[in-house]
Amino acid sequence: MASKMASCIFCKIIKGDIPCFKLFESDKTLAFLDINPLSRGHALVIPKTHGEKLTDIPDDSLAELLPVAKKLAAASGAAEYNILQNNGRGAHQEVDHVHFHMIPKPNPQEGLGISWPQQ
Ligand code: D5M
Repeated sequence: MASKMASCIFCKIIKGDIPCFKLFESDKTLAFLDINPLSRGHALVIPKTHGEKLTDIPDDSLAELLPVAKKLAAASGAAEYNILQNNGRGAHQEVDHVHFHMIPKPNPQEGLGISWPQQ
């Protein structure tokens, strides 16, 4: 586990060794913008505990992830969005540290209301 954590890109972000555009942080959770966004404001919400799959993460660390994703969705100003988690290669998981995507579905006429950086 220690060697997997050492090479884990999201653990490096948590440690501050790799930069991110941080959106939220608590003792258990970090949220930041996805480097390869599917829409403006596409965010990732991750537990600070390293684990590859949902079953590797204690429930108390999982518990905050969805409420944070919901708050980020509200902050994005998008009325519609996807919150999803890819669990395993066959489910298109590429980064082996549990994460939820929050992907706003912008209304092309209104755009997103606020302050997400251009990506
Ligand atoms: O999605 C993994 C997601 O992680 C993918 O949308 C790109 C994103 N990613 C990868 N590296 C970074 C960094 N350094 N910053 C921000 N976002 C990143 P998956 O569900 O595993 O397919």
